[in-house]
Amino acid sequence: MTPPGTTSPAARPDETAYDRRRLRQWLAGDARADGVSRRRMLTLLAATAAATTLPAPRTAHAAAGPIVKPLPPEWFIQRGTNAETRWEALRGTGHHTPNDRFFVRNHTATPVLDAGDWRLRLWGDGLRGTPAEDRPVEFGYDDLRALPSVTRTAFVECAGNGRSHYTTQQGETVSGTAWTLGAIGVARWRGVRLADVLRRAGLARHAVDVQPRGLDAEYVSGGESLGRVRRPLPLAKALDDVLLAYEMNGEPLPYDHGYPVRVLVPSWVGIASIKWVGDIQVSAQPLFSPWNTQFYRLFGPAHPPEGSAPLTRQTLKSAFELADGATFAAGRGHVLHGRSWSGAGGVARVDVSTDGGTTWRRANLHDRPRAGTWTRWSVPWRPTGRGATHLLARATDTAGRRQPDVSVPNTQGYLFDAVVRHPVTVI
Ligand SMILES: Nc1nc2c(c(=O)[nH]1)N[C@H]1C(S)=C(S)[C@@H](COP(=O)(O)O)O[C@H]1N2
Ligand SMILES: [Mo]
Repeated sequence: MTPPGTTSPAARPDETAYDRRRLRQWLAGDARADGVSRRRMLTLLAATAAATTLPAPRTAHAAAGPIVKPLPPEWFIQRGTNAETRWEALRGTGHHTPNDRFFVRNHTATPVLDAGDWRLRLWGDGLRGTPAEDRPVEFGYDDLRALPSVTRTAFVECAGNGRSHYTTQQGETVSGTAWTLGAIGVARWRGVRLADVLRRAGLARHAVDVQPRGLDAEYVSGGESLGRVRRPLPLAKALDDVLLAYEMNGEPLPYDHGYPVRVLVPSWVGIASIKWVGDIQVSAQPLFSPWNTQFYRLFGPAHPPEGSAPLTRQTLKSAFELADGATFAAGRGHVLHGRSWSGAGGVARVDVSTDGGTTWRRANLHDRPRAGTWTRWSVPWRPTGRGATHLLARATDTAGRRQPDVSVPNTQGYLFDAVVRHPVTVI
């Protein structure tokens, strides 16, 4: 997998090329391995358990407002059906984002579901016996809770996080929610491995893609229903580190974050982590949905006419735990805090400038660099001259990526990775 933001346009396959490549992989019998080494694939495929068919389903489905939890203005900026976390609200919160401050990205509205009625249905020609959509292999909430559980810390970050900076820093026009940097949160997720559930459902040798789908309402765009939110995942990623999560920071998943069960795809763009998952199609052929064709690819002059390959890993970013326009007393000692993260590895180095980018010094790191989550950092600062200035932070990750000064634009404003100029005033 080539890290986004560092790929030359020529190296980026367009949609047709991607589709052709997936079909070639499929015909060659290794379509499952997209982005994962063959050796890793063989390890992942080593164990295959017997199919378990469970009793019949019922699904509760009650609509609520776009977001159920309270959105106090000191913690959130409301953006349509979504809520962005304010970075100043993360000051002092520790490594994990508290559930009540975690950003929410809803295509429509949070459905209030009942775990007792909920069923996960697995179906498709990538399962042995080829269960149809109306005769799927099923798991109830208690069935999942009875399986071995795993816990891991991981961020969920919207592909469009930082989007507004394409406009405010680079003068580009982009479509989509005008997030600043608060469309990210880190939680401790507990659940079962998707791999365990797929194997119990009778994963067939020729399966290549899985497609989880949410139980929230159909998404209407430009007067046309695109159906319920769903996005294909290559089997290799599905078998690697993907969870079906039922707990977030030690509590049952909150309604807004996918109760009773969501998919959690570490390091990938947030859209992969389908909330309120109701069914998973397991396919012997590559799958497509609007969320890996018209959305969540890169379009624009720097990209192929059909768009880039579907987005996978997140890019690299940094943010200060400060409000825009925060004020600092001149001649006094302050400590600036922030966090940096990457979809390609841990963040191992952060440089900070307090003079608008003229001079830089290394920040002190407060977390061990770890893939899939952020590294907290700080720098002492004693400002002298009064007036407006910018604070800048530049991260370098363990994969050797470093935040650039300018992000290559794309029409939908995904994967902003440039150093953000944070305005402050010294008084
Ligand atoms: N079913 C469903 N899953 C979804 C979405 C959605 O609207 N419906 N939004 C996706 C997007 S775009 C993001 S960024 C994350 C946001 O997760 P959060 O709301 O828990 O922060 O959920 C993803 N999963
Ligand atoms: Mo997103």
